[in-house]
Amino acid sequence: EYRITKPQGYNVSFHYNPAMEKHHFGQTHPMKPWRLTLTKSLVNAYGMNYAMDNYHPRAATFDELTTFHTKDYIDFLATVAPQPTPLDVDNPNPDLKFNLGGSDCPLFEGLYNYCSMSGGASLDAARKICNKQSDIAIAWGGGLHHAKKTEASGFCYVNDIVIAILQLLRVHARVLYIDIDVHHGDGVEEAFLSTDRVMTVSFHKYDPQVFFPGTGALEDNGPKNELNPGAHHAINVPLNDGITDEQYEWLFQTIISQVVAKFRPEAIALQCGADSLAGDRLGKFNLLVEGHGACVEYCKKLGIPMIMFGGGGYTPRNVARAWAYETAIAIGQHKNIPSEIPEHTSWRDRFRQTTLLPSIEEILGEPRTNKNTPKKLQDIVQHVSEQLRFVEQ
Ligand code: TV7
Ligand code: CA
Ligand code: ZN
Repeated sequence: EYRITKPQGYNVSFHYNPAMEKHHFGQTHPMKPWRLTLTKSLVNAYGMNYAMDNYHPRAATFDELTTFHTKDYIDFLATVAPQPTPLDVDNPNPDLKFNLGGSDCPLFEGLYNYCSMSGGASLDAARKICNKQSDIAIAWGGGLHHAKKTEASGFCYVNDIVIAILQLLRVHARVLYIDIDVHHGDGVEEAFLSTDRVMTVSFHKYDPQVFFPGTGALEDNGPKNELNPGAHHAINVPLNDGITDEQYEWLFQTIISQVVAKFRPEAIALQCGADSLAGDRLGKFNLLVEGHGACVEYCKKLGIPMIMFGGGGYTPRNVARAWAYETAIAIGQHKNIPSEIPEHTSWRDRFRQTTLLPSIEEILGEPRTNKNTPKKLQDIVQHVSEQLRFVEQ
């Protein structure tokens, strides 16, 4: 049996509510809460639980949820009756409010509990960062970056990230938000548009007429009015299909190093959406678990207190691999654990794959065509550098 011992003087906490997995968005819906259980079982199979502080956080209260969301919206979320998902996926129920009840954001049994548990875990993580009990706090059940102040969007009902960042801002002067989900982190960007205490950076596939949510162009850098303190504090990195580890890591490190030098964050909120991996059911990139994890490792090495959130990820076995590997990065053990998945999990029988770090052929068969030219990536870096010149030291 594997057992990893606690590192000295460095605390990683894991905030996980096992009741989240019992919730179902519907038979064919891509969001599968059981991927969280799969992640936890892989983390435990490697004995990583012994190297962290493990918390079963309580659900967030109404008052905690309304630090960001409106009372009207949360009231409705708490009282609305579950309804079966409409048969016609592109024809949401017109009677319902707040963008609820369509196929993306269905009303399922226990919805309010699911949302308040996700929010509760992320808020618990933020509190452990604020009181310095944790250097890194992990909340894989969070990362629901599309939820708006008074509206559900893109599988997200409660924006646990915004709620957690508001908590971080009680103690920390500046918080850097980084989002490596394949979708644009629009809800978090929008929530902090008018402050210079939060800088948001999202890497995402951008194809406005085709790919959700359609926002996040390179030129979108926050309010255009220079008198607004939030001007220049939104960074967007729009990408095309098939981006590789090498390109993504180069962009990530080049951009984040400049952002950190300029913005000097006191805390980092990192959304680790795993739909940017190769072989994702919704995503279009070619990232391997190693490339995705390299972004997490880069952030850890900055030595700034950090929350790691989950997010998207629609091929559950690869989501669990990425988040287990990134848990290993947080505890500094990723180079020590074997890629061969430990014997005693049901993993082998379920997936007939045995490695934590599969090759692209194992994940995909045929990799996607890479439509990101070196020139395009250079232009992105150029634009971001120019934007950062407007940010005051
Ligand atoms: C953070 N893409 C969330 C990402 C949210 C993406 C969308 C679906 C989808 C929904 C389903 C379903 C689906 C195969 C995929 C304009 C539409 C087109 C619904 C079919 N299959 C995150 C949200 C995105 C629901 N939405 O960033 C039930 O794909 O593109 C859209 C909107 C209208 C609704 N239709 C899609 O990763 C957690 N939805 C099957 C069943
Ligand atoms: Ca993103
Ligand atoms: Zn996503």
